[in-house]
Amino acid sequence: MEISAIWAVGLCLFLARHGIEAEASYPSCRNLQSNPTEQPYRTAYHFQPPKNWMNDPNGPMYYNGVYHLFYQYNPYAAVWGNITWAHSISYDLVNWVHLDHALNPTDPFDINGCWTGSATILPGEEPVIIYTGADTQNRQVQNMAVPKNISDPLLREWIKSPRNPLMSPTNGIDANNFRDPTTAWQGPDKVWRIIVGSLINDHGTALLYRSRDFVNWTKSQTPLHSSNKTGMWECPDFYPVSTRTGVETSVQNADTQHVLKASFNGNDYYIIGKYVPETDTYLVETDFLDAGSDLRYDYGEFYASKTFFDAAKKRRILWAWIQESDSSSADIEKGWSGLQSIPRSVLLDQTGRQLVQWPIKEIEELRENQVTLLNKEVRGGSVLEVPGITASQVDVEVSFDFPHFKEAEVLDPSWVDPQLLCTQKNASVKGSIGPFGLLVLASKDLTEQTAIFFHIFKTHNKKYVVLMCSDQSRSSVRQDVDKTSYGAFVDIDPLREKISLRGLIDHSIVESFGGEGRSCITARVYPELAINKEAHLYVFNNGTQSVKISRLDAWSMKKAEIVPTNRRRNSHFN
Ligand code: DQQ
Repeated sequence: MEISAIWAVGLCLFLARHGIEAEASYPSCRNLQSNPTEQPYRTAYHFQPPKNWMNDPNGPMYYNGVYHLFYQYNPYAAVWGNITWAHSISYDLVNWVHLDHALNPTDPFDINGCWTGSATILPGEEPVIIYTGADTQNRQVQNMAVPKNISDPLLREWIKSPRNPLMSPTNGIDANNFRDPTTAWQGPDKVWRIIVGSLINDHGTALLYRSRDFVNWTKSQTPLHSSNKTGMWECPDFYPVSTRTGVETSVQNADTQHVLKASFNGNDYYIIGKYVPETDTYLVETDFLDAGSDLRYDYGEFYASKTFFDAAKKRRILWAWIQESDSSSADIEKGWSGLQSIPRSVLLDQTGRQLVQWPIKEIEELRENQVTLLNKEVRGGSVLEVPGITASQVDVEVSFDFPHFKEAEVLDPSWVDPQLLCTQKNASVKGSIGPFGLLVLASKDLTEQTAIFFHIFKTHNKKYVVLMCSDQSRSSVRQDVDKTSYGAFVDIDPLREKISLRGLIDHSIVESFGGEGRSCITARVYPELAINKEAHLYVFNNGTQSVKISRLDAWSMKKAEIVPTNRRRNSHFN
């Protein structure tokens, strides 16, 4: 880029950072923002607004036949600032219509931003939002809003409570670390509870509040949970899970366990335990960052997530913000930043030790032109193209087994960090059983490729360990993008079960689900050669031992309809 162009991007960035609509103040900013619809990194079936900055999903809910997604949004620029609650609705969680913003930062209790919050559907079917406001003094406070007209099927307008703020940072709560209230749940005593993320004495904390009327809230003396191993907990979530169906947030019985999720260190970590509503205690055997445990929803880019219970389909659905991994100036240039993950349904794994996540069924409606490969051996050192698909926009499911399962490499007991292991033993480092898997968003000559792969090791006490990696080291010929690789162990015994991988590939995002959703890794990639029709999909094996594709199905994905209200193309939203 020439110096003057760099200067112009800098100016646009400055204007945007200060909440000034860059296009209006400096016409060249418009030229720097190329038409988003022509850009290779815009996605086809992931949720994103037409332009500007988006971060956390807020208050997702199903109400009266309609799915609502609110999200943190900057109406003026492709960088964080001026945070409002944007609002979109859907009938299938795939096709969306953007509505007017639900909450704007206009009142003393949220003038510096309407930050993250959650929705609760009260008995009698009234949805209520509780969200964090940054007030006139930039203190974080908790506010309430309700629909202006409950008979409007789309709940287009929201009014803020005259009683706001409902919760303020008093009695030793740090006003800079008091945010992101959860969906409320009701105990057997009919009292409502929510938690709010905080940092108390340097410990990540879930402050517990109780209320009978949803307006007057009292802080409990003891938090629901805290940890001396983490910093501030952003966007906590607390909900029941079972192995069979999703569970409504207030339900708690012998079959259920409770998940506590907190966002810190750039990741969404969770723990599983038993909640006792009578005493509001949460009992866990393994806590956040305990030695040997590292439960995360996703081991790549996946942050500030939120779940909701979908009463129509009895499932719990998880959304998360997937941020860009290129620079702010590149975001300004393309005019947008941030995606939402494909919504995932969440269940407790049969082992009870972890969660399993799977893309919602509805996304399969976008599949077309299926390509199938059956029982194909992939010898060590070979690469096989999956032909006949639109590889920049694809859903692929593959399961592998082994013609002859011979000795795996020994796992050194010091190799405890899967991300480091994936970085050191990347896709180009030959192994014994693996690396094998998929090369996605790959150029014909493989100069560009993102490798999603497995590598199997054996421990000294003869247990197999399956490592799953997302290797971005060759994802782009561009030098200015982050190419961090990610890794996770997958709780699979390769002698008893096939090793499966699903990939949702959408231009600049790759969501990977290993072992039927036991470990997930999301990556943002910015290829320069492997774009649109120039993208290819391959199966590869860089181990010495053969692997067999037991079955592979790949589908080109149609574009989802994600449009402003006045640009409806078909009957989805009539
Ligand atoms: N994003 C919001 C906060 C939250 C953070 C502000 C997490 O409420 O803690 O946009 O990404």
